[in-house]
Amino acid sequence: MKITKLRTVTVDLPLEKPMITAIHETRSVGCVLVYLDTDEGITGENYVFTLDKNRLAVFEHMIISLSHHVVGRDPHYVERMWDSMWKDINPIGHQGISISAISALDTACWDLIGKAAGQPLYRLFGAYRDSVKAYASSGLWLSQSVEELIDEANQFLSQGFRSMKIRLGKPQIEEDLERVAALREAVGEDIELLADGNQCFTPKQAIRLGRQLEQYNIGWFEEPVAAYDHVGHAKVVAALDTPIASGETEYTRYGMRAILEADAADILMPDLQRIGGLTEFRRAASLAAAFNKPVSTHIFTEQSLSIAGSAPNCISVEHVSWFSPLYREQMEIIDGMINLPNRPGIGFSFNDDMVDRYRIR
Ligand code: SMN
Ligand code: MG
Repeated sequence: MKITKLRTVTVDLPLEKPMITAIHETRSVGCVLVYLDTDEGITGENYVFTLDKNRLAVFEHMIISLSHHVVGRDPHYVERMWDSMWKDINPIGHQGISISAISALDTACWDLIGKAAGQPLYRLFGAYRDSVKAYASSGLWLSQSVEELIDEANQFLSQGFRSMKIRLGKPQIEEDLERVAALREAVGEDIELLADGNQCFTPKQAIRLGRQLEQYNIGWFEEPVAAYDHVGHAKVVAALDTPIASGETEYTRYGMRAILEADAADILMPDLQRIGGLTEFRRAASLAAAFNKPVSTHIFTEQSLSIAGSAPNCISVEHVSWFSPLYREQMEIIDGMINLPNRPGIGFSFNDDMVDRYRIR
């Protein structure tokens, strides 16, 4: 099989409500969709996204600039292509948009490998489980009132979730505590509550807040301090009983290694786009396993299910609904779990009508 052509399409997906955390604010997500056509009539698909559609052109052109590494090649040689793209981006750096572009192409190659074999990727990788815990994450934003938080939590429960994530970072720590207390009271003791600081605290603030959060049985405290501050993260890890999750902001296995060596997190949460695609995600999960650390996948729910189904140390996936309008197939949450799709490749394919509807012209 040979890849004959790379096609890209940019779309802007409106969000039902604005997404607001301590460091993010957006009303839509801009995506570059990647299609790899082949001489066997099958197409590999994937996307990468930005929170600001004005930056999409940079991502798109970076992807196109790497096309000679994949067009004309057999997608089964994905590890080799990853290596040649890695060498190519050396002068501009092994982080940021250059890695996102590798991710975009690498994961589309894996989609082709699965489709060619007629197998879901998690089975090709070596299956470990057929369903995975998903936590609801498209909500409980910093901008919502306590009433809105509770209302949304109830919606998540009625959608089938048994776990959800709230954002922290109000001007006063007391307000964060009141919001978590109200949420815990509303959902009861049996529901898992996770909390994301989005890097807004100093280590001392995070430790103070984290100690008080313990009474509300938080499943993890995510990115309590600046992502680059591994020493600060490690202080929080050492001071609290609550597990610290981090890693969404790091690039490649080398970013994961830095966190692991610094003991800067209890749970790693690689992000498919920033880690470098499914090839590098599998390496990152194995590396975490060598440190006896679990992983939980960050955003990219549809594409990350193949990791969740195959990596023994994957404990959950973050469920975001933003990208589901792009797909023909939909994820189903039953009793807090997602059943891994038994469809070839990634298992989700772009809905042409919807792509057309949100296409940036
Ligand atoms: C997050 C990251 C990127 C975009 C939106 C939200 C957040 C999460 O840190 O982990 O969900
Ligand atoms: Mg986060």
